[in-house]
Amino acid sequence: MTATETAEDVVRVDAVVVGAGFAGMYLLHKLRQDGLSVRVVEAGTDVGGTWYWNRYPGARCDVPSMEYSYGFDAELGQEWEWTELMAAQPEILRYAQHVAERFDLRRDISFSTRVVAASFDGGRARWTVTTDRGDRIEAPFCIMATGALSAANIPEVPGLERFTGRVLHTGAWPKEGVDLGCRVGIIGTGSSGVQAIPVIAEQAEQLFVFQRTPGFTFPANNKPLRPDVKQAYKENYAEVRERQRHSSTGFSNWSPINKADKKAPATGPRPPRPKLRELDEQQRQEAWQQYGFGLFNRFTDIYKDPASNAAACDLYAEHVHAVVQDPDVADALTPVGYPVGCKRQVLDTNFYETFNRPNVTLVDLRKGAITEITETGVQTETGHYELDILIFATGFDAMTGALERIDLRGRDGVRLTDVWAEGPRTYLGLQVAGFPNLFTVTGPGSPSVLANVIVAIEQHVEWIADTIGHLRRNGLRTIEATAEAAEEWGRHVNDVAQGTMYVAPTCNSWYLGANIPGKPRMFLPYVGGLGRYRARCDEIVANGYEGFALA
Ligand code: NA7
Repeated sequence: MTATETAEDVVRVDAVVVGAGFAGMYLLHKLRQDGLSVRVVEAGTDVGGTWYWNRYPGARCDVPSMEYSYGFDAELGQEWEWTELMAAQPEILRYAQHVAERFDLRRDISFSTRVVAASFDGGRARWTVTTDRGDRIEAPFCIMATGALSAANIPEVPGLERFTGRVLHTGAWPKEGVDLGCRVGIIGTGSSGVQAIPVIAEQAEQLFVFQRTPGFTFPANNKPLRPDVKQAYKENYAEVRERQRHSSTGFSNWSPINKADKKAPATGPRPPRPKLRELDEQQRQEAWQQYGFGLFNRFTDIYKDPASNAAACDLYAEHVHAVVQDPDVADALTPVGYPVGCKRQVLDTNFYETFNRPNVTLVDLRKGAITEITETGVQTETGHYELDILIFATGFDAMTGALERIDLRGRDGVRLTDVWAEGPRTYLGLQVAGFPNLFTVTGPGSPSVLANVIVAIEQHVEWIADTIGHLRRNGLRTIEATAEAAEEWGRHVNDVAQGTMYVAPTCNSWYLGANIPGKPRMFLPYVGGLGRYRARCDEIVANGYEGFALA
């Protein structure tokens, strides 16, 4: 089936998809397979989403590449060759491009086009999507594959428009690359900053790192992918994918290399998990010597018990001081005042070592905040830093930003931004009450960002496609989450987060919306686990789409 263009230049299709990242690409393929006509609208010039936009130096996935890829097509899994344990951005982008070619996706994608509005006409049960080029696309189903970390956050700093140098954001890095052999400033030390800083330091004349909150970062230990590991994964492809699908985080948690060992049945009662809390100071030091950063996986009471957490933070601080030569810089880089495990885990390559370089200066914003940007650089309460390039590694308006930046209106013209004024409410992270036939992929309330996101995406896409199929087969026009079901799901999302470090009172993370001034503080993703979430979604279908109104 093909899209229909009418005299008024309205494109009519069965489904319109916003975004051609990993979610949008699979949606296009899946819905097409189901016989729907689809139009995808994408702001970039090509596919890839996150991996299209985040081209900053050092950008890399922190999930093993053999598990960070689509699982829906076994042949695709067999033919693609990853080169590193954790792939760098260019390789993941090439993979996305390969998928686009293999499944002939580009012909149904409008590139370089940004969706500015989408509204639902209740009478006709149709969505109309409007773009910045003035196009209008009409479809019964509208799917927002806009990404959880795609709305770049550039903080409002007075004077930014005066700066005569170049301003960049890590999440919108120029395709043609940037000559960084000059005086560079970077604001932010989250995942993006921590990955970029060591690589930029090797190129820059001088690098000034403006840090507001020091973070916890663990060595990535990235390396070339061993051919025998790759082969073992491919030979056991079906089993690896099946394990991923039903695991709590989207990882198979199983090395095919050690298949025999891992499958050995456990005999006798499980030994109790060791507790860091129960060790005295000397034993903790010995544990650190023995396990290094593995200690954070071994002693899981760290993530539940504040006393164990504090002990782990002390060991971490000692590590920072052992690596960073200048004790004042080490102090400034040491996280204090919030627990490990509250923010997104960061993995690095030579992050702390980079601060021993003579061309790298750490500017501790806790000792003096940024007051303004001048024509020539950054002014803080303690000094002025002359720069040629200023990089914002300041993250994203996570999970809600990309949706709220579109003028989204549901039944009776109600605006999404009004409905979410007190914080987002969704049912399963898939639908918003009052917005029939609108689906969100990796929306707030979904496990998405707390899981291997491609595995999470595939679950959402398949559920959405199956649901649309169900409606079409049964002559139903609309599906809409009930307000009660969304309310109940919101409570559940909040309940399961309690007792985790994610919601510790001292925690300020993008998971809580705390990185965006004025954003309601609410734990956004679902921490109950992907496997449990999948089972719940399936159960809801088995119960006749419990919590949804079908008409
Ligand atoms: P993050 O993790 O949100 O990190 C943003 C960093 O920018 C963080 O260090 C922030 O400090 C800092 N920041 C934000 N606003 C400011 C202002 N106004 N002044 C100074 N510093 C600021 O974003 P990333 O891009 O690194 O990573 C996002 C996710 O992408 C990551 O978690 C992975 O899932 C992939 P703060 O901690 O707020 O004090």
